[in-house]
Amino acid sequence: MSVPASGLHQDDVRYLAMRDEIWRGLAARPRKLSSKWFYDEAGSALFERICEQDEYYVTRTELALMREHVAAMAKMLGPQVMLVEYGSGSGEKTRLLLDHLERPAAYVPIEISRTALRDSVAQLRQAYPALEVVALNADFTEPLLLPRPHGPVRRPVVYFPGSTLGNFNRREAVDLLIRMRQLMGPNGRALVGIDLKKDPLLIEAAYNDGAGVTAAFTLNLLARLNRELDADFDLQQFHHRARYNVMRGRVETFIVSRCAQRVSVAGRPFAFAADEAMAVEISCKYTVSEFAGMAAAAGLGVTHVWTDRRAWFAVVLLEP
Ligand code: AVI
Repeated sequence: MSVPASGLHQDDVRYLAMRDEIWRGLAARPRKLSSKWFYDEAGSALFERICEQDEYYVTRTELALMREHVAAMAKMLGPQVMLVEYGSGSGEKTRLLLDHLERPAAYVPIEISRTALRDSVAQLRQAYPALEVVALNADFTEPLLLPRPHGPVRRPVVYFPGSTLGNFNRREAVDLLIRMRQLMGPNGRALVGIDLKKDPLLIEAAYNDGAGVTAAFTLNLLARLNRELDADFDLQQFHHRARYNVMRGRVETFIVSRCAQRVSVAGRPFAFAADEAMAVEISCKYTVSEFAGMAAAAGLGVTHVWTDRRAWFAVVLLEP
């Protein structure tokens, strides 16, 4: 399209940005697409179902940890916190925190998906009518400014649960932690959920559930490209593969072509070889000291660590 960006509707700009990024990823060798594209409406619903699978211990473990320690967390954070969540959380973890914080000043979810943000904000406003909710429809990996709530704020606290940080490689994760430090300021704090290293078989099973929900979640990426970029992926001709790379301490997820085939994406053709793998997600697992090293590289110190009884998951308190 040769129209200047200023003459385009915002949705056209988003479409072109998506198309160009997907084209770049498909043209790269090895091919690589960002896991952020998983989360359209169908993908977000599938992710909710992953969280209910027996093999996916992550959500259950974090929730149990939060239930056990949330009072202590809230006490350490103090009164009049502006809770800034990376991602839109209308879920139980967010509510636990809001229920225990002393006179929270505001809740600020930062979410790239407009529909997810709208739904979670509607639910939270209903559950907490007196709480000021300021929704930011933005990408939390980009530079951001915090809103100014009406009431007094003692400190901003960034809440980044779910081990979503693990979906970024080390360089990206450190950059994200730097942005987090800048956003929360010198008096700010962050509570970050991280999945810990454990038996590789347990980890690998979590990304290969028996009901095939994770496989459907992964392949929904292709379905999304069909829907939004007028692509013609035949989902039967691709499969999901997730392996735990012990040396790198991360699950690596791929979409693998079952045969030699040609696919068109937004009018551009791409040829896949039989068994060719396209990287679509990493889920990093850490030791607490590995994570503390990353935080230190971003100018943040770990001042408290809460773990569950089996030490499978940790919620870490960070301070500048
Ligand atoms: C959102 N994120 C932390 C999940 C994870 O465990 O990496 C996404 C996911 N992918 C497959 N299963 C769950």
